[in-house]
Amino acid sequence: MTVQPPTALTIAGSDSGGGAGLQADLKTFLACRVHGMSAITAVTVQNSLGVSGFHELPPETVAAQIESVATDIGVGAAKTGMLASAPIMAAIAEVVQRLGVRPFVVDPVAASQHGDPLLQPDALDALRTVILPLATLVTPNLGEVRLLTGLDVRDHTGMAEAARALHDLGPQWVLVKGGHLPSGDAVDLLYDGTTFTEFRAPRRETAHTHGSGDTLAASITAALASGADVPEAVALGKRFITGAVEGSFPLGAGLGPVGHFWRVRPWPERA
Ligand code: PXL
Repeated sequence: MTVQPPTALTIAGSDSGGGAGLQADLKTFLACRVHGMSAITAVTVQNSLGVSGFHELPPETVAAQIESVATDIGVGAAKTGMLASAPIMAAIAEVVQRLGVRPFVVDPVAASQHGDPLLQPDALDALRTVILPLATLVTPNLGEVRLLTGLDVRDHTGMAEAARALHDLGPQWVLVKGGHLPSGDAVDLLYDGTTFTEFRAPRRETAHTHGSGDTLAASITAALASGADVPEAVALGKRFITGAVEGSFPLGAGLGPVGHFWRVRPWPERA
């Protein structure tokens, strides 16, 4: 008997350093026992010290990748990462709507952890008006909240206000990630327009969190592809990213990645 795994698609940029972007997504899909597929939006040139440039793919090539896998293999759930430009977003929105690609998780990536831009300056409006209304779930960190809504979140009350403002832009669910708040646990807030649910995990102090946002969104997407509903998927994703941050490691001279394979294989003992 042949057993088919669930399938998930990442629509994202390539990170040559392998810690973030579509590489993080595909590793996470594997660790979460889902067959991963990719529609590449852009190729970044980067290492642990930062992003030195990127090259965008033509919008029609991005859309064609999505159409090719969706019409043959099928997409159990999809996520977006770096979308780079407004024309790429328009092409993605057209094919995602036409083919009914859902659940559709939007990680509204604007910059790398080093602060290097991953979005053309004029693409923010398209992210807000073209992509967010299609989202089953949007997963902004507090920097992305500020870019999308203008709100400067400093505490739990601010996170709830931001979740309401983001929900007004059209996504079904909003997960505001509070990881960048100064102290206490890492608390994320999920909102569906009616109910707030809090997800809490102990904060781990490490600089090596490159790709953490991508990895959370990818593990949520894998859970959705496997049949979980959104609150279940967020709980599973939160568990996965907590383990991956625990398993993060230094790499190169700068910021190391989270450990996508923490669940697949524990670290070997070091001498
Ligand atoms: O972590 C956000 C992100 C997403 N996608 C790509 C990236 C990064 C961060 O560096 O390089 C391609």
